[in-house]
Amino acid sequence: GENSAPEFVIHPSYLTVFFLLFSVNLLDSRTVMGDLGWIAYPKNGWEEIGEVDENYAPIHTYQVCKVMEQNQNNWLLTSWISNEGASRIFIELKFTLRDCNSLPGGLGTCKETFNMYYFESDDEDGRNIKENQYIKIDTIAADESFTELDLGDRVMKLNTEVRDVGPLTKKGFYLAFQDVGACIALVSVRVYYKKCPSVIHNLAHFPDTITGGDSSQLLEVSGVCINHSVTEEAPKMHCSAEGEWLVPIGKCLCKAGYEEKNNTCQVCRPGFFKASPHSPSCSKCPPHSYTLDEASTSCLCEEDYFRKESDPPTMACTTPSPVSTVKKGKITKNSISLSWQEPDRPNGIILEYEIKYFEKDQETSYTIIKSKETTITADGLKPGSAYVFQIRARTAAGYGGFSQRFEFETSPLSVAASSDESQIPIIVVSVTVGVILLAVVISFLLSGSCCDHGCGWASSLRAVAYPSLTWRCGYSKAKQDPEEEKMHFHNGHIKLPGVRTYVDPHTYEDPNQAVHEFAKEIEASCITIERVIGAGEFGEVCSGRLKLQGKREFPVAIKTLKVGYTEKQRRDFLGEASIMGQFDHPNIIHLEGVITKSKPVMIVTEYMENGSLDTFLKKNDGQFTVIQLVGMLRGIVSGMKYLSDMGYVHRDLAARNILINSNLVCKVSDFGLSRVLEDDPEAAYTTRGGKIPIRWTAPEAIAFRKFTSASDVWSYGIVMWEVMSYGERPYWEMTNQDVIKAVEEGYRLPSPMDCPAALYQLMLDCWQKDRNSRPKFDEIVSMLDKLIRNPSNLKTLVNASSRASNLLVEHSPIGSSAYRSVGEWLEAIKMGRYTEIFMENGYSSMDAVAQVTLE
Ligand code: ACK
Repeated sequence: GENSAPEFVIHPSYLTVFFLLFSVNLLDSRTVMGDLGWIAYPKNGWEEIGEVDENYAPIHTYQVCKVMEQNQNNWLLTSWISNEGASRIFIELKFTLRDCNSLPGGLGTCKETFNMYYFESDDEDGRNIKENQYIKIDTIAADESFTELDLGDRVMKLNTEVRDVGPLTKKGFYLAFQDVGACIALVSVRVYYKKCPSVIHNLAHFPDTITGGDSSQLLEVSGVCINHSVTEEAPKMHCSAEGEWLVPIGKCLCKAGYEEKNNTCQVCRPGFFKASPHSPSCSKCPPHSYTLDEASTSCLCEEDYFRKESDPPTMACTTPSPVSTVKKGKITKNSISLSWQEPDRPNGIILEYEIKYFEKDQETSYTIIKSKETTITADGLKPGSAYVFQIRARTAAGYGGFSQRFEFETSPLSVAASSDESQIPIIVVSVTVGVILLAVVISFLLSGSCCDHGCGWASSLRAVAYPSLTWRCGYSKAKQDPEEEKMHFHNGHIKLPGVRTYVDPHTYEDPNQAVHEFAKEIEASCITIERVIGAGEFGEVCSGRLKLQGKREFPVAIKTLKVGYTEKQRRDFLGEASIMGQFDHPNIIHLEGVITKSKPVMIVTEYMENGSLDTFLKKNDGQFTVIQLVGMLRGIVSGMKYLSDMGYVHRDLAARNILINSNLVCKVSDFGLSRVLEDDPEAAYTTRGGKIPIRWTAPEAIAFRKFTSASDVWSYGIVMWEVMSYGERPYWEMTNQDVIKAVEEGYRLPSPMDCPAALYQLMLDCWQKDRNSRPKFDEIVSMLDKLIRNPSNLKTLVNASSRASNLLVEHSPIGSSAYRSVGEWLEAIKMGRYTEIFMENGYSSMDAVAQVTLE
């Protein structure tokens, strides 16, 4: 506090912990501005010298000098002094005293001491008590008295004496100074108590503690563990009468997820963890594990990596050991049987094996079989052909690595076709049975009745969307080993059913059928609408709650279709649900269901507390760590990878179409049918009549409507830019036409402020003119994962001086140096109208322009 006077004391004892001692003033006569209110008795004894210092502040000096007179008894009584709860107080006196020897003729009566007394009282009423009720503290003598000579030299020999009194039992006290015939000037009186100052030791907080009343007393004080720490052994210290902390016992430790730094517990940053209070500090996640959260107590294994439950969190995550021994079994002209041994160290229970095989040198067209057994038979193979097999195991943690390649050959045709006449009848019978079976299956499908495993959308979807595939691949449960599942791929795309692929609801003649194929009908009574949270293209967007039978009520977002809609509007509105309902991924907004049987028609989705990402970022400008931003981008790209794997092209990927929940998980949303053409306020009509969100769209999609996953990657680059610049508008206020031209001419958005160079490079890669050169979504996922795992790679920021903010950056082979003047350059990027402003502000050469900073 204002009155506190810290002092430095170095104590020799090893038990002493702290050097900073505090005393708190109860009275300091030097700092009292007005009247001290002290009383002198008798009136002609002590007198106040009405002096002021250089600041005209009064110096409360009392003097008495009745050395020539007999029987002096002069009292000076202070006003009441509160002890503020202290039970031992200290009194520091500064005074000068005249040497009696230097007084001519006064030797008989002259004294060289005075007495100090106190009287305890709870209030100010005790002032009129008698002198003999005061208790003597001490007789005060001068260490140095002054003489006539000193007076002549104007040397004042100031004495300082300190006495202490205690234990005190009342709320306050009076002091009294008794003169019995000395020549004294009492220059100042300071009354104070001592305390052990509040301190943090061994991560425990010890409060300000007033010392005990007894001069040798130690007060035992309990400490409180500071934020994010836990008690190891109850922390205690001892406060001495001198205000020193002594004898510490016990301590606190930073809890798991926090480490000790400068007497505080600091959170472990993303990428680091601390498993127990006893670990000394946060450690980097062990190999093949990561954490995106602060205060992690363990790290999660990367995809396909695993740690046993019994393993400590400091252990690296490992993959299941790959399958190493594969033996061939029966081989015919069309099939190869294989068996293998379970890996030695599977790192958990093996849930299934995945067997990938393809005809030698035809790797782009491969088949995957899943099996719970350690044997399979690959059939439907070409006779006399070599096939390559690879096997991997899956545990709860995901897949391990593929085994090495094993090559086996089917029997040649000549062997299988060796004409054994006796087999002909069998072949004839088989063919006949086959034809009959085929006929049965055809009629079964045409009749439209349900399949044996229910009326789920997947079975009928196959027949509707992929009728030819259904036949060609002959995927038949009856023939298949119940433990096996088979999928065929071509150029990375799933070729056969059994895997969900996006189906355009337009392929349905009846849009109502599509919506009920992919979305659950919810009863209106299960929904409680609470608030309107926004306006959608078709009507209000509300928040509310959904209570399904047997489930807990949970928050949802509800899109409504306004009354008076046309049939087309209803179809388009529900189209979004038909699309959304086909997706199931943590980074895609989840459809709960639709309400179509009552009005208003509604689409019910999961509720995302933080709303749309662009608004959220603008609201929280500069508030996130780079790792948090990269975490958001990782979520978005993971959702986009899923969509592109499903064969769905979004066409309107932009931060405004990403929703973010309270855990900062980002989810891709907005899956309109004709959405890009209709409902995005950013979408503008192109010369070809389409409506396109120009700033987010790849040039080939603007120019000739070539919308692909590669054009979605371009948009993803723009979203990266939006995220890293906290919701800045891409290309700022440039017109759409200027944006199209600038991008066509090779200009790209400059790096956002403080953007890691690796991320900006990734944006530039997404904005490659040649769409085949842009990274694929799965590559972006891996790149971001790598950055998250090694956050040090995010430390290099795009050099501030090379960051020409608010200016587009030339990424075509012609560098900006190709322009002879600033005017020429501005003209080239369709910003010629700003030439004058550039000149006025001293940016008259291209070199000067290259130095432009945000400021
Ligand atoms: O930025 P916002 O608050 O987030 O405003 C828009 C508004 O509705 C119109 O689209 C919000 N919104 C849309 N879907 C959801 C959802 N699933 N959860 C929360 N808010 C949503 C969006």
